[in-house]
Amino acid sequence: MESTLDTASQNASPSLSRLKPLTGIKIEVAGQPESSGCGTTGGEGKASCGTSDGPDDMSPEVWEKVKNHPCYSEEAHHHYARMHVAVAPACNIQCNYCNRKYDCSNESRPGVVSQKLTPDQAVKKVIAVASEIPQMTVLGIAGPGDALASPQKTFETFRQLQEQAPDIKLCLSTNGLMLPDFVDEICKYNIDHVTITINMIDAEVGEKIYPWIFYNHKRYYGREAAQILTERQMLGLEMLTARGVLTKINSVLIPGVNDKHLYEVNRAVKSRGAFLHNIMPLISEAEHGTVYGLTGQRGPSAQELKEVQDACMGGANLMRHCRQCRADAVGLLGEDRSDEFTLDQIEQMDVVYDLEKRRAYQENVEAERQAQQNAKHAALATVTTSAEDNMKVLVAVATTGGGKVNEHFGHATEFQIHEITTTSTTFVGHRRVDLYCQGGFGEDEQLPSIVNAINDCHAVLVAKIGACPRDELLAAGIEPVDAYAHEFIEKAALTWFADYRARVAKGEIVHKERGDAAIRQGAFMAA
Ligand code: CLF
Ligand code: SF4
Repeated sequence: MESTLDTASQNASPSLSRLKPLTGIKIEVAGQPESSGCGTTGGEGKASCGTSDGPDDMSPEVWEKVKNHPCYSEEAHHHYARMHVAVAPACNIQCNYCNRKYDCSNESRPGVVSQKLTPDQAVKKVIAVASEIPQMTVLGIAGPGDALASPQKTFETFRQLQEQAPDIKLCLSTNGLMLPDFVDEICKYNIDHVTITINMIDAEVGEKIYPWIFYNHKRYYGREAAQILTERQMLGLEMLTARGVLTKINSVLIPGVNDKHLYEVNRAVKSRGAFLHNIMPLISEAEHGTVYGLTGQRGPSAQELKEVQDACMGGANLMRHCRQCRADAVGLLGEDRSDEFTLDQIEQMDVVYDLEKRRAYQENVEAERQAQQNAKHAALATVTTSAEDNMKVLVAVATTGGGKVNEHFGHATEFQIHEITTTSTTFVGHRRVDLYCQGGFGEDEQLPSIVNAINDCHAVLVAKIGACPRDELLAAGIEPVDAYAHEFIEKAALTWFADYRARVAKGEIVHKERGDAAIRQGAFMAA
């Protein structure tokens, strides 16, 4: 199996009141009601990063659907897992960023699926995973082709799961070509979450992305193909909205092709009721054998991606925590436990689907989640901030979870990126990196690529860091900070930024704008 390829203080206040709650828990910060923790600014319109809104921001029905879906709620993804079953190998369109040898790029990094499954095998696997990982709340079908190009296999899997594992949320990902034909079926099996990959709403743009589609027993090419596709996608989206199904739109950002166009896509899908918009970077390497890979079409830089995402704020909610996972991924977003659940291993397992046990476990997860939120809010209430001005920086954070700065630099395989002002912190994404610590030793050859991945950041907050990477980061103008180990991320970031500004004010350091950063492509180096 080829894995992970390529991809002057006053008391708190106006400040922290802009930090929106993630779970709806309100915190009191220095006399300011309604202020709460955790990384999203209200900003213009809605928050980013999956939805970070809580139960006060949506109807109870919608909250019920998103509260433990790791893709639809940024905060939930720290606590709940998803899995995909690769039952849908066929596809009915060609995307220039896809090579059929690889997973569907709509929903996964282009790594080869280790095992394609029949519906029966898939159901067996889901039951086994649900027994072993009780916080697995969502089952998605995301290829490796298109879920609706193999409708019998897709819906047979959902049908069985609805009967055998009624507490698991069902999720489907599609290119949308056949979507209008299957909306009834989607509703019949209570599939509450549908992702549609929409890269354009203009066939002139579309013909640069899709060479052909196969529809109604006929192959269409170029602009005509793109026109049919966009009409079908929009119709499918409208039909799902009318039926109350939550929709997420995935868009692949392709510099020079649809980068200027995605704002229009964002507005178009919002006006048709899309719940979430996930703008992902093109992953394009010659080794994938895709049209874009072979013709040298590059993916966006980190800042190019952020600019498009920022421009789309205020439209449909933005998801920023997508990991572009495999079509057979298992586990929390950002981790992959699929190799623990091969068909051979499942045969050896003593599988008992215990609904009550799963419920009890998830109640504990909820209790921990609430306790964590309360602790974070209490910690934020102790932070003092200064009046807001225009200074804004990015910081990278090494974390193993729990909302804290608690990972060693050398053990990080990804960094969270937060945008900090004097009064707010906003989670803006993740950056995958090669592991620096290899078998107990720092691998200095990895450092340049790690620096490149966070080069637009002013600081990197870590639990611990060795002398060598510290020097290299400093030389690159990135401040390594281990003074806030085991603090909540937002508190650490705001406190560091207040200190940074104080040093700038005293003339100890000079504030400079940072450059761009690279989105890591190609195979990752792990220990
Ligand atoms: Fe899977 Fe997709 Fe459902 Fe999530 S993934 S089918 S909505 S359960 Fe999630 Fe993975 Fe990103 Fe997809 S992180 S690639 S958005
Ligand atoms: Fe590949 Fe998915 Fe596009 Fe089909 S829809 S060509 S499987 S990326």
